[in-house]
Parts: sequence; C-alpha cells; structure tokens
Amino acid sequence: YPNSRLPLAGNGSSSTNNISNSLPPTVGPLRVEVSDLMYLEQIRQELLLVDRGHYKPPQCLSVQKVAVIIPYRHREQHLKYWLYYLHPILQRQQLEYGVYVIEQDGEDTFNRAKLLNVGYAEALNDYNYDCFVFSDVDIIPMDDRNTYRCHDQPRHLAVALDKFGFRLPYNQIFGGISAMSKDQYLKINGFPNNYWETYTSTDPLGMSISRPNVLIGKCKMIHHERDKLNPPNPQR
Ligand code: UDH
Repeated sequence: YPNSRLPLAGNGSSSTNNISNSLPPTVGPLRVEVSDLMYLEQIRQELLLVDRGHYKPPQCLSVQKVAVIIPYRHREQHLKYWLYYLHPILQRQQLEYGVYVIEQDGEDTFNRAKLLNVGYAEALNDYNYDCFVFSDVDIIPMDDRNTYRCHDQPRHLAVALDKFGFRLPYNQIFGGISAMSKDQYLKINGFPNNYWETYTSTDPLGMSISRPNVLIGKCKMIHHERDKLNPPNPQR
C-alpha cells in the first residue's frame, strides 16, 4: 500500500523486512452463502495461522497493524460465519490483524457504540495497533479487494449492502463496517455512547468519509429478527 500515510508496521525484528511491492493475492468478487448452520470444525481449518485472534503475514510486513472490533451479544451463528469468511479474506489482504469480539453482559439495551469504545481501548492495551476497523458481526464483504485498513480519511467499507439493494442508502452513513486510524478516532473523541451513527461528528472536524466504489464495496448482511430488547430509538 504505497500511498498509505500511516507508519510502517514492525520494528525490524521480523525475519522478513521487505514490504511486498506486488499486489495482494486477492481474488475479487466472492460467493457468500449463509443458509446452513456453521460449525466450529469448519472454521478451525481457516485459523491454522491465527494465534489467539492475531495473524501476521509470513511473507511480508504489513504496512498497518489492524485491530478488528466486533460488538457482540447473542449472535453465535453470525459470529461463526464472520470468522469463517473473514479470516481468509484478511489473510489474502496480507494484513497484520487482531480480532476483538466485545461482548455485552446482561440483558440491558444493547450499546454498540460503548462496545466499540471498549474494543478500541482493549485492543490498544493488547498491542500497538495503528488502524481500527469497527465491524458489525452480521456483515460479510462480497469482494476481497475491500481492504480492512485505514486511509487518509475515516473509511466506510459497508457501502453496498444487499439489504439496501447494493446502494448507499444515504451519504452520511458510516455504520456496518468502518475504519479509523488512531488519530482519526481520537479526533472524533471516540463513538458517542448514546448515538448509533457517527458521521455528524466527523464533518465539522474537517474530515470526510472515504469509500470503495459500489462494486468493491458490496456486502452481504446475514438476516436476523429484530432483538426484543433492542428496539429502534425513535429519537435517532
Ligand atoms: N449486536 C449484537 N447483538 C444484539 C444487537 C446487536 O451482537 O443483540 C451487534 C452485532 O454486531 C450487530 C450490530 O450490533 O451486527 C448491529 O446491530 P443490528 O445488526 O441489530 O442493527 P440493525 O439490524 O441494523 O438495526 C441497522 C443498520 C443496518 C446496517 C447494519 C447491519 N448490521
């Protein structure tokens, strides 16, 4: 990723210290099926090179170290699908990454934003990440060129959901999957714990939202019933 402004990953102690100049071995559009039950056994095969949620490409140094943060409660099948599809995709993207599933305890109203903020803090406690991807557990990219990494501006990745007819429903949307560098996250002072969306806080700070095009940004949303304890907020 020669245009990245973020610092290089690694401290030179790795056995490979060349950054690959070739394009990552991505394949483009993917077939994503979410109809059958997913079992842990099927996922294990995808995790051979993953050590407690952390992966480092064996052949090159990743330009960014990426923490993927997932807000979570009671969505076991979705999580299995997410793990099954995303680990191979992130590995083809040649990222150094760690996955953090942040689970809300108890049965109070689900607070996605707060979980994302907890995830940011926990991930940084764990490792020196420079990019944070905040992903709902039920969204799977349908093209592996949609890279889970940070850009000059906050990045929105879930731009063309099947649920919305593969179009961006409105310009300000920043939900589903988004990526921010540490600086960008600090500039917006994290996610507001009482709002679902974040866009309004990026605009006045002189930032805009960057996105892949609608072909690369196609995503599948796993269908689910609305949770009883998570009603839409009428004042959103
Ligand atoms: N979530 C849980 N458990 C819950 C509620 C939410 O894990 O009980 C997490 C999960 O990661 C989920 C995310 O919060 O994907 C968002 O919740 P949601 O999918 O219920 O949101 P909703 O269906 O989507 O209301 C509104 C915007 C549509 C685009 C994003 C789809 N996730």
